[in-house]
Amino acid sequence: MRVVEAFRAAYGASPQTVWHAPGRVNLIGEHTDYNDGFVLPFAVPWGVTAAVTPRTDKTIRLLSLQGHSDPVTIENHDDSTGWTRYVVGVLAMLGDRVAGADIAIDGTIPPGAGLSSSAALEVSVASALNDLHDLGMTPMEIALLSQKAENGFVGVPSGILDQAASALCQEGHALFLDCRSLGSRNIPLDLASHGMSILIIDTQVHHTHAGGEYAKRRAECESAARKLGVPALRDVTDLAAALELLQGDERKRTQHIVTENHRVEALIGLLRAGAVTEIGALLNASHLSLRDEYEVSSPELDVAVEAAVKGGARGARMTGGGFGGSAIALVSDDRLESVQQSVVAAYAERGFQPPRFLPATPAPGAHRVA
Ligand code: GAF
Repeated sequence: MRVVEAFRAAYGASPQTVWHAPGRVNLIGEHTDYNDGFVLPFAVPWGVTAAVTPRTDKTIRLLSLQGHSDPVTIENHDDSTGWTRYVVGVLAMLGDRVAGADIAIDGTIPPGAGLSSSAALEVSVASALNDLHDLGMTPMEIALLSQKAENGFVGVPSGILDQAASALCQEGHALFLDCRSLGSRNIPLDLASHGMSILIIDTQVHHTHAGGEYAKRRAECESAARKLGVPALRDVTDLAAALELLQGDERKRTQHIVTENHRVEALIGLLRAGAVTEIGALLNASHLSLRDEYEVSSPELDVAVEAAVKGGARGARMTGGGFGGSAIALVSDDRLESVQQSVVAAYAERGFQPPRFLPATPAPGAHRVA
């Protein structure tokens, strides 16, 4: 394994443990996680592999196979910068339970595709340290610790979706997660036996204002919930009555969150009934709601979704936080070619840089590999 070889070359001994944690796509349930709602992600076959050996002092040495050839040495947590903060944040959140560590990282998630490479990085390192120090954390506790590192140390106000997907998903399944109770169920997602697959369309575009807009959406949802007198938008039971009490953006955000939670439940119902091909309509409805009510899509995502459906996809939607990143399309095997051609042609017509296509099969969550 190349991460083990790189570890040996850098630190002169074999790592004591090696863990892999995957990235994710979210099948449906977007921006619902921080509204105490429902999500339905599955893990992708790409992720981060972390080779780790604990140290007795507080020093952290970090090597990335995608970065410089020499390890970075971090003596104080606050001296970390860039991608190393996701790793140092995990150690910082573990506090006195761990000392320092020698770490080598190998990532296979296409950069900038919006497939949660940061969560995979956090979860791979947290899982390895949990193993090495016998901390006894459950996968959900690992996800929560990783989210805490991202929120409290890196300073990104994300929900639990990405870390939970990376820590808890199972091969061949999507993960239904109730983001309030943190109860979860693995839902079989066998698209291949229906002659279908999920195609990831990576727009290769990421708009820089995404972070600010994400925080703004969270604030709008919290404000709307306060006006409605409920703990979170998940608790709205009468949408029509709620919309009467709200105006402008808060009204639109509420409309999205409430209907999106219903779409998650409806999609699970269809999967249970074996009606896989029928889920396309819910994907399309989710995209329209994210585009028009939640306003987190982008021209590249909209064109990808429209062109995929025009090319024969059963349904398509943006996935993840939005403002760039990837869309997903539900495509029958005999339409894979025409869907891709349709998206490529639509991108060329608008002068967008060509998208990248990736096949997504539900992969396992975090696991030890050596
Ligand atoms: C990003 C966040 F990190 C998640 O927590 C989630 O809110 C998602 O956007 C939108 O569903 O990936």
